[in-house]
Amino acid sequence: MQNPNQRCGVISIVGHPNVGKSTLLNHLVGYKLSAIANKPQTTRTNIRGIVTEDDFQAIFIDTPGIHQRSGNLLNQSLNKEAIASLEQVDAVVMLVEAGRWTGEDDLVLERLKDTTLPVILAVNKIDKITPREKLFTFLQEVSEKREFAEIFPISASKGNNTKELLEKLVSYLPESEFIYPEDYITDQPVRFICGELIREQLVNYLHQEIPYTTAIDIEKFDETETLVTIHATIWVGKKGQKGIVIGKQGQTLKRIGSSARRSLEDFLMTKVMLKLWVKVEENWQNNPKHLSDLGIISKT
Ligand SMILES: Nc1nc2c(ncn2[C@@H]2O[C@H](COP(=O)(O)OP(=O)(O)OP(=O)(O)O)[C@@H](O)[C@H]2O)c(=O)[nH]1
Ligand SMILES: [Mg+2]
Repeated sequence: MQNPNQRCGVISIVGHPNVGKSTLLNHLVGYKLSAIANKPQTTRTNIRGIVTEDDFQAIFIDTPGIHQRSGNLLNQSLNKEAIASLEQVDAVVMLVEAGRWTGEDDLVLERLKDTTLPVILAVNKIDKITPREKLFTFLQEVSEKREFAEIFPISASKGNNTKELLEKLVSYLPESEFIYPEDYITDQPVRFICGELIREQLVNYLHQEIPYTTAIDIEKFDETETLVTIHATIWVGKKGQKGIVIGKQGQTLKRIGSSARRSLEDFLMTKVMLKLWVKVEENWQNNPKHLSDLGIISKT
């Protein structure tokens, strides 16, 4: 039976790189859908995570961090993705880091200047801020930046105040039928999420720039009842980077592979056989065809 009071709608999570947008999405959905790393620009495409309860379906969009450098085609498309996420949504969560308002937060505010949508400010990483008074001062300061519909101090990684945030967000959703079936947790194909989980380990194990010049292509995804076999190619932008990804006697790639396999097994809830290859495509971040093949920009 259709519940007459049910709500359903879309909420975009925006903010500058590394504030914890993907952590919040994963926490709310209860699955690791989106790559998390302590490095900026981890997320590359808008990923939807869906939370369904008896009386609501909240569809969250995790966006790439809005940032100042535009640079190559990949960087430009990250900003474009984040801004496109503001179309056809019902509410926006702007995420900032407690105690740290930066020029990039001003940039995010600037992008939200003309929106008529309710903008809820979530002040994340409150577990990192001491003493308590510092948080109160910060909350006071941010409340003057613009008219926010609500301000919520949270910790996305520890789950502090996130349930209350979710409840409040649901109240901004329109009464409507559910858009997705009740057991859906994302709009992305399973193989895309698997690629993201592999990329997360690349970002974790490799230093500095290299992760940003890599992309993952799932070449094979075979499922039996007891095992999923995944073959994936890691694309790097320069010859020299291939050796770095592979490491001395293949050690780095091996570590990346076994961590990725563990998180794939958690996500897929089955045993996984993972094989990784590293291939070079010079300057792929500026090649529109390659970006669209990898699902980073949409095909036109
Ligand atoms: N201490 C603390 N760390 C957090 C919290 N939330 C996220 N983090 C950490 O912040 C880092 C960045 O988190 P992400 O979720 O990848 O950030 P993001 O905003 O999605 O970043 P981009 O995709 O690069 O824009 C990771 O190391 C997280 O573990 C929190 O509540 N407290
Ligand atoms: Mg992210």
